Amino acid sequence: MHGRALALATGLKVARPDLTVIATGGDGDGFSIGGNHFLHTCRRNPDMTYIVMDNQVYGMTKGQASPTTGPNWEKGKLTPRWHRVSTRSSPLVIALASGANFIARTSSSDSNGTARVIMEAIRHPGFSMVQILSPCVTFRPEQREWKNILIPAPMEATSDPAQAARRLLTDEGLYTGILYVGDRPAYQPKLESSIDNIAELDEEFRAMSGSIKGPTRTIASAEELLAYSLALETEAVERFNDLADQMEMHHNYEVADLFRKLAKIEGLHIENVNRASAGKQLPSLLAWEFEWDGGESPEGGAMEDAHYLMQPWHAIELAMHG
Ligand SMILES: Cc1ncc(C[n+]2csc(CCOP(=O)(O)OP(=O)(O)O)c2C)c(N)n1
Ligand SMILES: [Mg+2]
Repeated sequence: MHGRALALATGLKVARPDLTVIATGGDGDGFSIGGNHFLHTCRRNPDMTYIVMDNQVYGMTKGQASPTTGPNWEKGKLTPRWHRVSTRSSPLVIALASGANFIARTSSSDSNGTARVIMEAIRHPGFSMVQILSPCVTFRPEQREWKNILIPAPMEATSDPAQAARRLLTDEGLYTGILYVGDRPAYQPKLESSIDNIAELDEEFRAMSGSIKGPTRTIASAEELLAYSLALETEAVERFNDLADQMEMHHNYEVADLFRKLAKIEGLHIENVNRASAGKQLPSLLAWEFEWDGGESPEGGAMEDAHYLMQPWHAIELAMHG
């Protein structure tokens, strides 16, 4: 939906920091319909890239003036005469003023240069803004001239916002290249903090308790119950260690450590069961006797829910399901 790409992209990046997030759009879409989100995404500085294909017109809806349409444009057949304003807004100045840390302008007539700038933008930590001047040959045929009048930025990217502001305010929107690069830290809330609210999660899983599985046999004695518990916890330790091994193999050490910790906790449960079994003779439970509705014990952990890019949050969710 027009104007909402940045809000969606920010949510995606916050929830899945492992992803490379790129949002794209048009000038009417990004600077008018989504102007509000544009300001605040520059301010928040999430680590993602925003590419706006700017043709200075609402093209798809057949030629209304957009925020970047220049003054005195005569051909806007759907734009009432009184609507013509004497200045255009400068999205890159707005980006700078709002805190964007990587600001570039390129032209669709220079595809190699544009590709290079997009690559730099993606590599930049934090929000990167790439405006691509993209002629609309249908409603703004005069833009064919752009390729003759664009000026490659005559100097290196600056990290001085005052110099960048002067440059952006005086270049008539015609300098191309990487124009400003700052080093404000990217916005990335710690996902672990959401694990603090275990009570809420617990409630959620209690609500699911109707679907909790049980052993397929009737358990007849305390000894048999303890034998079942022992098998259950032993399997859980093995499963979490397997998951930790897998994560290590994929260099996801944060989640590997978490699975290792969960294995340790399950180990404490084994100690509990052993304490409760002191002085009792537990029946030996053969592997094929350890049976559950649906095949797997509830603490087996859903191996198929694991993913090598999973976040600690996903790992906790997987464990809570068990
Ligand atoms: C929220 C929302 N409002 C209005 C529209 C209708 N709409 C579809 S295309 C368009 C023009 C967008 O212009 P721009 O972003 O400059 O892209 P261009 O067509 O010029 O490439 C509009 C207003 C929409 N899709 N979504
Ligand atoms: Mg447009």
